[in-house]
Amino acid sequence: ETTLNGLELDVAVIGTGVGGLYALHRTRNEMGMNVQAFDDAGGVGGTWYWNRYPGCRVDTESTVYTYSFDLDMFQNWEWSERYAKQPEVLGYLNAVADKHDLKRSINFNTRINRMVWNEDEGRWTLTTAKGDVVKAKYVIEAVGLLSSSYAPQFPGQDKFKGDVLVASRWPEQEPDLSNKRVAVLGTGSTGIQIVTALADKVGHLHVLQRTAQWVVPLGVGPFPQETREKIKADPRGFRDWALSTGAVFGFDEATTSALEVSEAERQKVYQTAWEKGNGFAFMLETFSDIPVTAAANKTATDFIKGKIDAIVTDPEVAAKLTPSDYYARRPLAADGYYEVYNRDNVTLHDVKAHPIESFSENGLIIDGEELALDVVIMATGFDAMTGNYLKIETIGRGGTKLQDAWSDGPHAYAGMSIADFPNLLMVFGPFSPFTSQPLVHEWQVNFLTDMIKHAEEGSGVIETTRQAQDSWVRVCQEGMAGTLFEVTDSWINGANIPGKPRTSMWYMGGMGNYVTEMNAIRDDNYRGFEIR
Ligand code: NA7
Repeated sequence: ETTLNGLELDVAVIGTGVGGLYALHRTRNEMGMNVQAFDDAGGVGGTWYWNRYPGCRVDTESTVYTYSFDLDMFQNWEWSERYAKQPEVLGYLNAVADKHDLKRSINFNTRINRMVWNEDEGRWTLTTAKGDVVKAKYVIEAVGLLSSSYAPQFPGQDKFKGDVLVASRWPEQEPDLSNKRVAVLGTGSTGIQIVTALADKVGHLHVLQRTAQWVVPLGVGPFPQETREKIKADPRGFRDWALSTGAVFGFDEATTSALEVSEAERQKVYQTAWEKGNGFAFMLETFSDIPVTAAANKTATDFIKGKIDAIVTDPEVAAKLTPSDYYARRPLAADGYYEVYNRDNVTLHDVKAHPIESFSENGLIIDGEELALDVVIMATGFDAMTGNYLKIETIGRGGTKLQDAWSDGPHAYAGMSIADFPNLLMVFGPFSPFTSQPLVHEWQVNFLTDMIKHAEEGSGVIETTRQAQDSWVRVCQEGMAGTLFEVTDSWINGANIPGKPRTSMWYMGGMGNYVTEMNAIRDDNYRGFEIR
């Protein structure tokens, strides 16, 4: 094992998911800096390392789940499916790491617990969980938007004789669930993937739903040959086009209001989108105003409600599955989701009307009655966006603690840096654009590392002005105000975590505008970043 203690680095990269791997490649291989990366996990992949639960796959097209920096891999990587399964995504990220010889610069099973900025030295001091101390001039935090796992604890949990499995910390050794009585708690993206994957593989499946959500089909199938050829012919053009769209999902967002077409036309558009599948496409490629106005939103939910009523044979179950909220959470997609509830071995429980009280030895006590179970799966989500940053005790200029600076919610500039925390750079930090991830991570890493290059020509200190940060946050808050995302409880606004401040955390102007704005900032001598 390498000894870390005393290591002096140009750059420390925290996290080796999509963002961290590329940050390591760019700073070490392309810029020739002295870099080491750290990851709590036993391998690369970030969220794709941890999330191995049954049915786990991307629900964004694999096309935009690929780096573009390695043009050869971008053109020739043969995704087998339109929506790659977790092992294929993890295999891809390992292939990238191996091809670029990244693993020799990564310390796995290494958690960074604490970071302190030393003003005189112009260095960060990082302390690992084992107590090793490392110094670095720059820290790139690539700690993940949705990777700080959240699972509630219920009274009596330790008496339960069965197993409690957390989806986002799934055991490497696949548990045998056949013939078991299995409960899944949570019906977000994770829960619906597990439910559809397990329904015909377990003895009995109990779905414990607190809030019903709108679900459309995903449209699983082979990777489209047409897209493959498009990327092969012009990889840079494809990438630049994807980055010019609002949300970088590999399609152009609609510009037509749902309210300006006839009822027949609307039904046709929704039916086509339903048959094609993909939640993001259903929400954003059909009409322009579904997440913005209640009336437009209702046209989409009326359509999905019609599908629920047509698919689910028991009207009581159909009613339980029908949300009362807007269609304004992160849109969900899974094939055959509503069909699952017609199976004899699947039972839907409404744990809002009948709350879970505690565990017993044999299962869960729900509204005074015991539900006998062998396994409980927690698909209860993540402390999104800010969770992993706040797990590291981070002390910036003049003793400023990140935990205090963000006590009322995050503050950051351009999704990448924080006033009073010099040379601490984030990949997809708070107030990043509201988009799919990989190509945007890559774009931000390019921006950040270009800025490091620029700083290295001077004294090597990058700092965000409070004024730039405040005005960025204001623009983001204004962009979120009035959208239905703001008023609908979910991880998008922090409402999913008990006690978390409910705030805006996104740049809502779309990636195309973000790129334009950030390029202007760079050309204006990195406006808002003081490079001393
Ligand atoms: P989500 O989307 O936050 O969903 C979590 C689910 O767990 C949701 O149905 C919650 O119900 C439920 N939940 C959470 N805590 C509880 C408690 N205490 N009791 C009952 N039910 C609970 O997380 P996912 O992992 O599915 O997806 C997160 C993102 O990761 C996803 O959007 C992708 O982008 C990747 P609630 O709705 O809060 O009532």
